[in-house]
Amino acid sequence: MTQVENSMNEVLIKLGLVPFFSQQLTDFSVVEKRLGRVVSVQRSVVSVACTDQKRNVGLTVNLQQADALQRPTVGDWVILDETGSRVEQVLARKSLFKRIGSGSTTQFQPVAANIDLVFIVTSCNDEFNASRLERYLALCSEAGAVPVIVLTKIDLTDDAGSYIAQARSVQSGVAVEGVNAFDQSTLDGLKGWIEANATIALVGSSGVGKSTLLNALAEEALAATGAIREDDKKGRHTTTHRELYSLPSGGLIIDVPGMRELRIADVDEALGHVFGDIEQYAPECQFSDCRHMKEPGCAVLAAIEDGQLDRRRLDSYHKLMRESVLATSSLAEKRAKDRDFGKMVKGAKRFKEQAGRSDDV
Ligand SMILES: Nc1nc2c(ncn2[C@@H]2O[C@H](COP(=O)(O)OP(=O)(O)OP(=O)(O)O)[C@@H](O)[C@H]2O)c(=O)[nH]1
Ligand SMILES: [Mg+2]
Ligand SMILES: [Zn+2]
Repeated sequence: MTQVENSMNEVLIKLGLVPFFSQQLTDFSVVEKRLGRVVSVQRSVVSVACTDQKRNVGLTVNLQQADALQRPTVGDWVILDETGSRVEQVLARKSLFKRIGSGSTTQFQPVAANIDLVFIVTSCNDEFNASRLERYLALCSEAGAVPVIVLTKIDLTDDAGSYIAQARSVQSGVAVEGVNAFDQSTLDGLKGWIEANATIALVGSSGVGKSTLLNALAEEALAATGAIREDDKKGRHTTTHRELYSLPSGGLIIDVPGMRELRIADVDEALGHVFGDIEQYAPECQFSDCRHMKEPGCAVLAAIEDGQLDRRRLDSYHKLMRESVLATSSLAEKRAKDRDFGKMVKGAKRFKEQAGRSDDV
């Protein structure tokens, strides 16, 4: 047996350990007590599931000072320091679902690491919105995870079929599963997606039923749920932190609080996947750099004229592209500013050190 195979401890395998991670180990003695998976992060406390127990630990100074994307997040595989009280290293990730912080923070924030699938949860009521689904699908494609659109509350409508058809039209080839979380017989299709030891993130607006779905899949009340507002069907942000749960039947689920605002950046390529139906016409456009706005000989506009493409799709494509490009450049600007600021601080430090030395002479 190789060292990598040897390090594939059974408890850790159930937590989703695959050779992609164990191959990164240089010291295999860490497997016993110092290798683990991040279950939750609350302020400065990181909860890590190891072979023997769950440990609440802090971060080494290096990690405390690291960029938000480099710090451990839910789903990460980490190595603790020798005292077992701090995360020392975050192993390279297989996938990462990230978003831009809400409010004025133009910075990427990690949402869930090392996920295989994302269940994009939406419900059969006023919350349903095709353009929002397109946003989630772009982030999911960028994350490197397979999306499944889950339509909850099929029991509350007479027309689940039309919701399902609309959801199917947002990206060809993406699976759509309709469920009533309170009826196990409707969950079989969705369960078919959950492979043993695979990790799934549940994302979607507040109140769509993510935690209810987690409880239904686990057949156990693992997470708190809360009623939505009757007037506008909005949720009340019942789940307040991200957490990784193990399903008794195998598989791991990360429950994520409802997202208020879903800004995107750096997803130009991912949008090409989500809007494959639009991009398939692009090679036929008269101009190779056609933006499908008003250009003559545009095959995309012609497809809309012919009724083969939905106008809403093209509008959404333009809107998301614009947003992604703008946000990407403002992120780049911010990074450059941070770099300049970093240089200035370093320069000032050096100046001080030199001044200190000359004082010594
Ligand atoms: N009838 C019906 N109600 C559902 C279904 N799924 C969820 N609900 C209800 O929807 C409400 C919101 O469910 P939650 O699971 O708390 O929603 P959430 O997505 O986790 O919300 P946040 O934690 O705020 O992001 C609860 O009252 C659930 O009982 C369903 O399939 N059918
Ligand atoms: Mg919840
Ligand atoms: Zn065109």
